[in-house]
Amino acid sequence: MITLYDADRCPYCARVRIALAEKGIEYETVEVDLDDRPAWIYEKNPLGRVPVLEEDAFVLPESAVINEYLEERYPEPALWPADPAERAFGRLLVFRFDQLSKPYYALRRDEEGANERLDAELAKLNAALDARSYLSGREYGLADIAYVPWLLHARDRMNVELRPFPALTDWLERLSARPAIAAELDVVAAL
Ligand SMILES: N[C@@H](CCC(=O)N[C@@H](CS)C(=O)NCC(=O)O)C(=O)O
Repeated sequence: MITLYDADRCPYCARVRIALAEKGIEYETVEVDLDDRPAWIYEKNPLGRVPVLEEDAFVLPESAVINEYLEERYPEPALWPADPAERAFGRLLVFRFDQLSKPYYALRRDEEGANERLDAELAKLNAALDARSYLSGREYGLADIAYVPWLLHARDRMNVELRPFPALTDWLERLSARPAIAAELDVVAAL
């Protein structure tokens, strides 16, 4: 059995929840209170952060690494594109995720200029999605899953206006039709 140490409001956890749902993997969750983290979480992850995935005696933190593990351990349905170049490009986007997360968290902290910096990153994503259907290319997969939780939180919890980015909103609409993402919309709505 797989256990996910989880927090509803954590977009990094959402990455893993989406990948598990897409692959139809059964799992149980242990909700971790991020405002009052239990001491034992440091035994699972020395950084004290969620998500952490546990499968029997195997314990793994870091959402991007967890999703790579799930992809290798449960290859069907595949969440990386078949094409090696698209796959590499998707991994590059995951590797450079902080280009989006830095202005996102700056906005959460109400830092001056964060809105403009986030909009500049949203414009880059919009341009990418104008040129291809999904972030890594022709197929939906782990790159989309790595980014979509922050877009949902930005739109639905931080009132970030996404309408100036039509390719991005179209991508978000298409993704929201997937049950794995629709479930996250419900999680965000309930926060
Ligand atoms: N790089 C980590 C980031 C995980 C992360 O920052 N999780 C947050 C909740 S969204 C957390 O546990 N924060 C507690 C802390 O930073 O001490 C990942 O991708 O899993």
